[in-house]
Amino acid sequence: MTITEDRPAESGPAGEIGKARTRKEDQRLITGRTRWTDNIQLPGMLHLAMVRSPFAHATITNIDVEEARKSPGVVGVFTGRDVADGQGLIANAWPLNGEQKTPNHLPVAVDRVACAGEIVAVVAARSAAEARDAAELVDVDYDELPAVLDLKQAATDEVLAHPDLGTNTSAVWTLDSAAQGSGTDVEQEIAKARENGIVLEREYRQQRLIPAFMEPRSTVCDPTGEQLTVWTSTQVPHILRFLLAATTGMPESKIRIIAPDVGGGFGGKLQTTPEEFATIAVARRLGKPCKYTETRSESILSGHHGRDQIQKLTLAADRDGKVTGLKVELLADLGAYVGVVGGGVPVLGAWMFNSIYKFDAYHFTVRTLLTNKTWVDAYRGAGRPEATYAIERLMDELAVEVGVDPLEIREKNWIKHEEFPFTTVAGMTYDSGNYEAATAKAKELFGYDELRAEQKRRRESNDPVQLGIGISTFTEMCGLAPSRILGSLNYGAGGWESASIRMLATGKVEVITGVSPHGQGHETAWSQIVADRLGVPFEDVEVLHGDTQIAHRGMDTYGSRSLVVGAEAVVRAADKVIDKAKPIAAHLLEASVEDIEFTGGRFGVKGTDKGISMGEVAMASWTGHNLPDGAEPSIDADATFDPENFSFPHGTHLCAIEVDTETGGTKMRKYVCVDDIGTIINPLIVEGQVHGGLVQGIAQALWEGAEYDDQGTLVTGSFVDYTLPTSADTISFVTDHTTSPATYTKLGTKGVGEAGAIASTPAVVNAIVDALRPFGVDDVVMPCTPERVWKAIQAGHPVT
Ligand code: MCN
Repeated sequence: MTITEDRPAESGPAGEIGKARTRKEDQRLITGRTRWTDNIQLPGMLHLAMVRSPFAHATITNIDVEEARKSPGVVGVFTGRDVADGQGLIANAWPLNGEQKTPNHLPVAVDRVACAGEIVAVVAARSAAEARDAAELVDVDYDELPAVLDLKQAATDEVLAHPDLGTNTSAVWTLDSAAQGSGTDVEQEIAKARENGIVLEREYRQQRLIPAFMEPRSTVCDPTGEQLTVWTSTQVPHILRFLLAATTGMPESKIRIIAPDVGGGFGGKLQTTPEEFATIAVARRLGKPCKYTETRSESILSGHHGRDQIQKLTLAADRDGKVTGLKVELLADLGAYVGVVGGGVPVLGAWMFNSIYKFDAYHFTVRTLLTNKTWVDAYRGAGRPEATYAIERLMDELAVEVGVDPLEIREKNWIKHEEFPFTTVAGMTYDSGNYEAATAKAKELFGYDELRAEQKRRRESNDPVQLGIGISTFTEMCGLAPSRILGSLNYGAGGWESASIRMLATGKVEVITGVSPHGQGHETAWSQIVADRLGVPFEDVEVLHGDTQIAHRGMDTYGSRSLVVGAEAVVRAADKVIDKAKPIAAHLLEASVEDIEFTGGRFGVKGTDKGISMGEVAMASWTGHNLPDGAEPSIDADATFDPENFSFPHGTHLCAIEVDTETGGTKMRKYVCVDDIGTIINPLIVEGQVHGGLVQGIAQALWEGAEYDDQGTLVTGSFVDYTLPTSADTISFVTDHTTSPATYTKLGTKGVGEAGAIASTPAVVNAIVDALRPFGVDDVVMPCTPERVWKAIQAGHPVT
């Protein structure tokens, strides 16, 4: 991997920025020396098991818990009614608008269940095995109700997921470029194109996906002290504390949430879960510590799912392939309940369907619908992979219509390097980017022309193995903040991030961050940043996170925000440390503050070799023996950062796939991605992030998909049926970067945590469809299994 700089990062003396350090947290993470939530043992702790509904929609007519109560080791069995007082309501943080219909979501159902897997009773026992055995003895009588399982059916309201709401539509949300003044009227552009141009009308399906993290979700609640302490495998300890306080009436000061090391989340732990609330309710009720750890099957069934949209698209263009307008009509499945991000997920895509392209008219509508399936919320990329998929598929279709290379059609439509900053038709201002540079580099690394030549040869010789080339030139809006914009979207929380730096007497540094890593390597990257800024050794920096008692303020980790928002807060705190240390250094050096310069981790007197290290100033401030008049004996500092804009990474991904037209089998030949994420802090971490994201995006294209039967039972309920890829299923990726730093932060970084997952899905499907063009195929429904590919070849069109 090489990095092309067109503006060097603001890097400090230690040269830590851009260093490929191995992750300091890995030692404990991969040698079993860490403490996951499930490892926590407290004196007298009870274990919980959940009794879950097998029905998608049913009235609970009776729950008989007597046999379960008599079972060995059982301390209590609780129905929804038993814990009704203390269980709170699972809160929704992002009501799309005042009209949004949000069904009450109780952690333990009381009268009715709205999806299979919903909790109907909780068993507490001395051991997990005893709790599970007893759970089998809970006898629940249900009266089945009609279930709505299909999105289009849900839109008709013929069958209601929640009869009391009177409709399945939770909310309708619209972005109209003409109405908001960022563009013209889309209907007019479509009408013009129908007269004298090109109109493409397509419908794409974003299948339902299931986030699969390594560590299943687990919660321990200790209600015995002055405070309620909750250890939980979550991405959002601060949001959980707030929502728990808001829904139970407990003051935040009495709630301590600890996210110990968390084994992955991918958006799946960006949630306040029924399991967390139920564990807390039962622990409070019994006055004893309780632990619940889900099984993998429970995780698949009842952790929230992702994607699940039907996208209806109308694209208008002139005869040369210059796009003039885009109309997007989405149906988005929320499942049975509305989660923390919930209806906000498709809305995140609203600004991304126009992607890197400039055109005049844009209209986006999403209708979020309730169904009797597991609830849907954020999954890596949340809203942006869906949008990127649609526009990148459409760009390929447009290229075919115009009869030019798909790269050419993109180049014709994208925002040029010299046009940045650029305000898009959706109303976002992209601060920097260079699509030409990323694409040129990707093309070269890919061997684009050679592969096109090979494709031609195979086509001409009717080779049973055809070659397809897939392109995805993408951007995304990440770094979730700015609070002001999130507020205008009704998002319940802000988007700022906080940091504290404590300069310890020995010269060591403690960094407290409000973000909550769950596999991203923040301890390493944040240490690099602080070492660089303060000129202290990397090894001397300790990063603390994920405990609301230590990191009081925070907005947690999701939306590739941690570096862009969280680490910028760290940088600002570090700069305050330097500002506070300077007068003390001047005093100790008997010089005026104006003569002090801070370089290489030392405060020096200009024009002399007199100097003092940051560590020495830290010691002096700790003793307080010899400080300037009025100086406080501390150089610690806090900072909160709320950026003025989102972060807009971009990139060009190219993929070559061989398709066996006799079997429908697909084989990836080559995958090249050139991402532009501004300044890179740690290339090794970035490489890992890109690889992980790529595999998730490729998996959506080729393998993964949640399927329900017509009773509402999840039939892909295990990893035998839900085909999560392993490293053996993928190839070695070629990754590289260009650098267009963000213009509104000191580090110039852009997020990377979701890039691979956003960009790769359309690259893969575009490659498969490209291979099948000679067979009249213009789409393959995801996941593109051999069966679907083969059927599409036979039919000459997509087959679901
Ligand atoms: N980084 C960097 N230079 C950049 C950009 C990022 O060195 N220019 C580094 C950062 O320092 C950080 C990592 O890359 O260590 C990811 O940074 P960022 O893009 O800020 O993303 P977040 O840390 O906010 O992580 C969230 C993102 C999301 S939204 C999902 S989903 C996801 C992901 O990260 N889930 C993950 N990556 C994951 N990785 C693991 N192992 N597990 C998950 O659950």
